[in-house]
Amino acid sequence: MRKVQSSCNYCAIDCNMDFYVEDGRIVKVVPTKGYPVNDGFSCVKGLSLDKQHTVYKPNPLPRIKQEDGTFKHVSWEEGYQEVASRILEIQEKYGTESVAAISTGQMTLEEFGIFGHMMRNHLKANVDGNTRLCMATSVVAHKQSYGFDAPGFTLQDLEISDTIIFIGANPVVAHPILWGRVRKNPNKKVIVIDPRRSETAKNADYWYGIKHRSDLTLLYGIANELIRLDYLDHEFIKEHTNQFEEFKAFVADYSIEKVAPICGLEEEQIRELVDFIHNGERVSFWWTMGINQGYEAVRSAQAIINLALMTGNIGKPGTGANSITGQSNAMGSRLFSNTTGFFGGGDFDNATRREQIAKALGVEESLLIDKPTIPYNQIIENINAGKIKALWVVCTNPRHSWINNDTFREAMSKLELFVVQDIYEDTDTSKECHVYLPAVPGTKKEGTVINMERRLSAVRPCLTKEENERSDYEIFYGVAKALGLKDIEENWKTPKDAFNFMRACTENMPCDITGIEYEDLENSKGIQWPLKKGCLLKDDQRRLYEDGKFFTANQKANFMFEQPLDNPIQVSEEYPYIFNSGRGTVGQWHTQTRTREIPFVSDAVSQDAYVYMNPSLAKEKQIEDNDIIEISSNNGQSALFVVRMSEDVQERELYAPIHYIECNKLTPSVYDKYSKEPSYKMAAVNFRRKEK
Ligand SMILES: Nc1nc2c(c(=O)[nH]1)N[C@H]1C(S)=C(S)[C@@H](COP(=O)(O)OP(=O)(O)OC[C@H]3O[C@@H](n4cnc5c(=O)[nH]c(N)nc54)[C@H](O)[C@@H]3O)O[C@H]1N2
Ligand SMILES: Nc1nc2c(c(=O)[nH]1)N[C@H]1C(S)=C(S)[C@@H](COP(=O)(O)OP(=O)(O)OC[C@H]3O[C@@H](n4cnc5c(=O)[nH]c(N)nc54)[C@H](O)[C@@H]3O)O[C@H]1N2
Ligand code: SF4
Ligand SMILES: [Mo]
Repeated sequence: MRKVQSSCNYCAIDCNMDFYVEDGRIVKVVPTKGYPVNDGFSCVKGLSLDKQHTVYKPNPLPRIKQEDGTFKHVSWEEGYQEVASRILEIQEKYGTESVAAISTGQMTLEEFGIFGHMMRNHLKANVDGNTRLCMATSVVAHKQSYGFDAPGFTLQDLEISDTIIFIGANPVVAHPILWGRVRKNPNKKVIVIDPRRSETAKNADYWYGIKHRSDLTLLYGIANELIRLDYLDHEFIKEHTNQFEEFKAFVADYSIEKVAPICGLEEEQIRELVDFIHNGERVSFWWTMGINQGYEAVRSAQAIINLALMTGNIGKPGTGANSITGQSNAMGSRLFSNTTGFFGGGDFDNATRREQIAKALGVEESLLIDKPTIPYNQIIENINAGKIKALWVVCTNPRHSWINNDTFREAMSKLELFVVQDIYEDTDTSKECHVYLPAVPGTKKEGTVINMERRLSAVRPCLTKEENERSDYEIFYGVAKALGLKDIEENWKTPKDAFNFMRACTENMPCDITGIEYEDLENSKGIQWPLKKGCLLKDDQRRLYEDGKFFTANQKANFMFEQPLDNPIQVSEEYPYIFNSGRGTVGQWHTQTRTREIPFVSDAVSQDAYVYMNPSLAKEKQIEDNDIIEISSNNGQSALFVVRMSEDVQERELYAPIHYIECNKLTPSVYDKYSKEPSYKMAAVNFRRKEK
């Protein structure tokens, strides 16, 4: 029996697992003991990685839609040729930017490297990732506040923090191993701020059920009260931050009396929160999608950062304003996708970086892309406006997951070339495409992923590929070769080549990984960035900002703030209820293409879309458990849902798990103005019971 240690490629914890392989089969999956992240534990998804392609498995050859609507399987060479020649044709006819791609936070660092180099530098196409739907807010918040997209924490902080505040995060369901680290902490106080009494709220010491979308006002109110009571770290503020006086003057307007009714909390509750922050010795703040997916999300994330800065809760053990990442390599996508900044960071018009990157990649500077991609929403809008004609979707399922997802359905019908690269041929997106490129799942791939605490870890193949099977990396390489890109054909043959290019791009950047060899990650404890060449790795748990130095020009962090905006989606007489959405259960992953193969999960979860409704609203509307309702949304769409009663949702609010395509049929196209992250967490809706 052979043992292969590899990383789970679902969530951004990146647990490591030992796969035991015998006769070409995985016979046992055991969470790696001693791995700093998950030390012998994991959730059901990681334990079931061996289930991929056991029930649903595509034909391993590319599939091309014929004029009569039928499909034809072709050889890989033909598949590569088809994609390459059609892309070049469309660019010739309509210009380089008529071609776009949407990738993901679920590819490896090496796949980002080769794909970004081919699509952005060589082809000058627009490429965005579904990290836009997820982490864009944190990226912009970090860049503006800290000068670089550098989350500073290490997961051990959860075990040593005495006051842990989760804001718009539900780790009991979404990051079970992270929650496991909280449970290991003997001296914790856990506080949850969420309009819903989430699974995490139920397990917390204190829950603040705020009014939907009122976080920014609450956070400014807390800041003002901390200032009023002089609960501040003056030394830290003076030495390590910019714009505090302006911030102080700005929040003076946010008295507890004013803020409490806006947030739906008692004044006493806000005072209690302020006391918790003041009395804690090691206070940590953790946020996820309840903050990131809003119309004023960047400022809300920064309002959390401001609290950590003003109380000096940053850069010390057990503290921090910590953004929890979603997908296994969202962090890698943020640094290495070549979409909004160079590989390893830096703006495309930064002359020094241009020179460095050209040298690192061994190409002429003129080859490098010179501007950021247009964002995801604009890609879809431009397809619908007839400006973008070709789209290549890799490792994401936007027909289901995109906001207001009928706009994606419309986009699919307008494309001249629609390529989908997925491990399944029957997803809501892949079943509609012109060219389907089947990729093998993570158990047959190699590369690197980076988790939420900046830890690089190895993905290594447990199983060998069968005849005609291809990995994502090989598919990108094949298309690049068919495009005639000699640079890639000669220099980017293997994932290790791509790793080395990416590594070279990080030299002297905050994410410098020049001290890591590709092989160092194998059977390792993972390595957090940065690790510069010549530096010794002394510790398994490292945090940034311990010296109080940030990545801005004067090395101080910025207080960022702005007047809260009016919610662009208001409940009204026509649409009187709030429609909130998020993760449903530990076993379900996003659009469920993968987790439907896990029997313990698929047997236990609902096959139909459902919403949670408060019993008092149900009573008022004469609705019973399991009734079917038609929900209509302010985006003009409607869909059917089964009703499940729950005291955990507020009276005027419904909560829908995102794992059903109906959910995003109802979400209106609203975005944060800085990050362009969709404001997924709210639609205004009405409903009526469907007669059985
Ligand atoms: N089992 C499972 N785990 C996953 C995933 C999965 O699909 N399934 N997906 C992964 C990914 S990519 C991500 S991004 C993470 C997401 O992880 P989380 O963000 O923790 O999960 P969500 O359920 O999307 O949202 C968290 C909470 O935000 C709350 N919320 C909504 N509106 C507001 C608001 O106005 N204010 C506040 N304070 N809270 C609000 C919701 O009620 C919800 O409880 O999970 C990761 N882990
Ligand atoms: N209403 C609402 N909508 C949301 C959210 C919300 O909270 N509310 N959350 C948003 C967030 S945070 C996220 S991250 C998105 C997630 O949305 P998606 O990224 O669309 O969801 P997934 O189901 O993870 O899609 C991944 C696809 O890649 C395929 N795949 C898996 N492994 C591989 C591989 O190795 N190679 C290739 N080529 N394909 C592979 C899977 O089969 C699947 O089709 O959803 C967003 N949508
Ligand atoms: S917690 Fe996340 S990384 Fe760990 S096994 Fe579960 S899905 Fe995989
Ligand atoms: Mo996400």
